[in-house]
Amino acid sequence: MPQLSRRRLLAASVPALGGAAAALHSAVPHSHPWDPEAQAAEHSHGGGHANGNGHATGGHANFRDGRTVDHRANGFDPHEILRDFDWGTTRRLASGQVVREWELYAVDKEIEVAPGVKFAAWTYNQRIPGPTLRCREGERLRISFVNGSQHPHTIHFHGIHPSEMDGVPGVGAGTIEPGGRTVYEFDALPAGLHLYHCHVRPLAEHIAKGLYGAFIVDPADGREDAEEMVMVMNGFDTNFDRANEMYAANSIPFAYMNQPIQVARDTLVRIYLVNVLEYDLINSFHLHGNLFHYYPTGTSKTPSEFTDTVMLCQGQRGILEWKFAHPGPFMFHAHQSEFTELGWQGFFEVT
Ligand SMILES: [Cu+2]
Repeated sequence: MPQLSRRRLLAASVPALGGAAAALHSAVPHSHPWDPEAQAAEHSHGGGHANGNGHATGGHANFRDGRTVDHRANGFDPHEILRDFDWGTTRRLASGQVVREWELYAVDKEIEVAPGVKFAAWTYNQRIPGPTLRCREGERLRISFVNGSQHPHTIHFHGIHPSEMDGVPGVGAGTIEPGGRTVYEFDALPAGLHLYHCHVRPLAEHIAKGLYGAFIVDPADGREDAEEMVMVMNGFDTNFDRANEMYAANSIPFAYMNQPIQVARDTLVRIYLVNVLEYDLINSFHLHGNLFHYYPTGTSKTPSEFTDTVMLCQGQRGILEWKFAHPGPFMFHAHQSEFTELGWQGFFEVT
């Protein structure tokens, strides 16, 4: 079988291959679970996508035969990750400061990233992205890290902290070997949207394998009530050619196409958007039929922009806020059409 890159697949519009599952670590290209031609055709017919029950009304099932991945076997579901904020456990010191604690562990885990396509991932707490850690400005944070993976890892947090808590090799606890453990401890600063990821070399591999997550520090005086969601934009290089075969928010391509995100009209929607995509220089988020206020890194309560498209490099993140003025299905996707066609697209179903 010839080596096929995803770019050549797209360019040549190769018919969908057989249904055989890709072998782990195989150098042979896996079958692409979606059909580029069907995607192209779908773009032209517009309506009838999001009917709210996850089934195709006009060919919107982007996976052949309407198949989806086995979320239960994966142990996580992008629809749950969307609204799953991990507040850890807290106790109060005599000084009055709150100590907030989490336990994170790295573990190697095979996940199904597209129907029939298995990927030998490295995970925090058996999910990709890892838990969305959420706290309040000024709290003391304590993250116990156990490395249950066969490979050395760290947790490097974005934000303000002492150098020995930076989670990079050679500084502080440095690289945590398999079976090793450490505790990262620092104050929650500044308020905003941050992220964490492994920082062991080769860095691209340690990130691309799945070791990352969102890290939210709420302002001391909070934020306005909203329908809150987290989207970590990522992708997977399933044939190890340092280019992604699939793209998504919260890991599973087309998850929010197959099952649109339910939201209410005239309700404030707040998206915590993080880009961790490896191997591609930029990523983006585009919303249909609406514009949103954009707060880069979430560090100011004054938006920098009122727009419908933002571009982020790896590590960039921001908070999006808007209210849907109209009911119905509204698309969101990367505005790199290639990423869109390879999975990074979804629908809000507004009622
Ligand atoms: Cu690592």
